[in-house]
Amino acid sequence: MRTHSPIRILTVFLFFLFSAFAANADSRPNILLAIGDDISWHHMGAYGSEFVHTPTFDKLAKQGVLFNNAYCSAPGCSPSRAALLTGKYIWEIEEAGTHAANFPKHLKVYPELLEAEGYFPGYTGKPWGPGKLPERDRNPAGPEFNNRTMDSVPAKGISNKDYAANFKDFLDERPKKKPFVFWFGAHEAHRVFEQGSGEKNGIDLSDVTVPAFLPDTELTREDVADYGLEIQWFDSHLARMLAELKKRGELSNTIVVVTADNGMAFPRAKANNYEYGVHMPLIIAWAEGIEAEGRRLDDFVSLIDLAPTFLEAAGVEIPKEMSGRSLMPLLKSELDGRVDPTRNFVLSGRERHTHARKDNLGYPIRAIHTAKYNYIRNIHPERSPTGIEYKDVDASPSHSFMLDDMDSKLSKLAYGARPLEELYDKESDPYCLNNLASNPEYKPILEKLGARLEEELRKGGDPRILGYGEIFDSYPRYSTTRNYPGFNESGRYNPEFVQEALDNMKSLGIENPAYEARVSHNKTQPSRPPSRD
Ligand SMILES: [Ca+2]
Repeated sequence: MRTHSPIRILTVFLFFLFSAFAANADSRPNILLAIGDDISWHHMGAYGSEFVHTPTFDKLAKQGVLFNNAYCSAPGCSPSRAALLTGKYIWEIEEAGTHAANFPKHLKVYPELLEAEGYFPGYTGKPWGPGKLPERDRNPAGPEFNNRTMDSVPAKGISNKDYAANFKDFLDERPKKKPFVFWFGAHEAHRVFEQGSGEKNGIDLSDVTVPAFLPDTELTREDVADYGLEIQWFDSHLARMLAELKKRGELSNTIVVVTADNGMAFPRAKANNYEYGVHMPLIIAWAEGIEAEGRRLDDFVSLIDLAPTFLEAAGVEIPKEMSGRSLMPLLKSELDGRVDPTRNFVLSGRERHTHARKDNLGYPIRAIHTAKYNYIRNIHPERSPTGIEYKDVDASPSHSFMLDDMDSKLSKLAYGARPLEELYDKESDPYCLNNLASNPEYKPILEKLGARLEEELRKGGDPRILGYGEIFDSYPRYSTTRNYPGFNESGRYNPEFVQEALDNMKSLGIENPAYEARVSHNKTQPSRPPSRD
């Protein structure tokens, strides 16, 4: 019979004591995602903006990693946010890939995956949306923390939600041993803006740079300054949140990510796949996890890479179906510039934005972005890119001004018909104004990028490429609809396109019983006729 020495017994005892301690003190990082609404990458100080003052972002950029080439999956709120939450491109997430529809339950989202592994989730401000959640009990971004409001805000268009105070409530409610995963969804810089509020609050109009796809006038300059003020508001709440974390001794083990869902709400920006529609700010800081700080990377990354990054940082298995790739190797690297040579392109797309066409049709686009080029495929070029009464463009002073001058080159670019293919050389044409697609010199590049795009979309099972693209036009819109011709009910699948999609799926041998179940359930639910506007 063996006997155990006192030393061995002590060692085993100490081992168990240590393990119990380690299990209690959860050292996994907290995750704070700060996501602005409708902000193009260039409008933060760290990217060179001269009129928007964002000291918090700029400081984070020095403490972390700044991504020069980050793109969202789609230039609209709901699809971009759904892609970020699922780690998948918009053509891989069914209804959630289109604006103001629903979010199928089978799609896994990172806040819920982390919650299952012991994280405490929550959000303030704007979560996933707009849209409806017939299959889910709560927003995919997590439980809501929106009780606190502010007595005054600098401009009428700015939300009175006290995001930073709500974050404090969230931290107070968190069980002590749990790491957190928080979504700070600022409503800024979504329209409407209070006209003149930027200048009134100290933005000098002579510092404002108007992007060259807009006419440079007093009015657009003022409009762009009003947008800048809203970005500054976003920055100021983030400053308060970081100070709170620091006070609690938790800042150094928190992954802080700053980005936005899509580009600025101006003509030819938001709801477009040009640079100012899909090129996003992205800053990741994490004092304990990133050793080589203050780096700027040129790797092409997508916001769909964030979900797998968070899972990897938390030691949680990344689901196989996620198309995004973890950014951890980039964060852990010590290099500047280009780290991973395979990260030399990203994709983006769009489907229906608002109700702006007969039968509630969308304007589907797929695009590939490389260091030099943006290649854009307009899948239905016979449709209007901005729709009836140009309603796919958010109402704004700049938009009204351009509509009054429809013969101008810029108005034609913003609202006019577009060809099947577009190609822009970003080096010589950063505002994407000169389409090279019909120039014979660029034919080889056009063909190469077009083939690459198609290959990637096929890999992702895009219905628009596989041959049942009308499924996107079948999805319901839960926000208001307009009195436009054809199918225009709100909250209802379009029966004609459902049938077309099902017939085409059948002939392709594709089955999707969950879609059929959602359509069938939807028939029992109330819908709304178009509102008067
Ligand atoms: Ca948005």
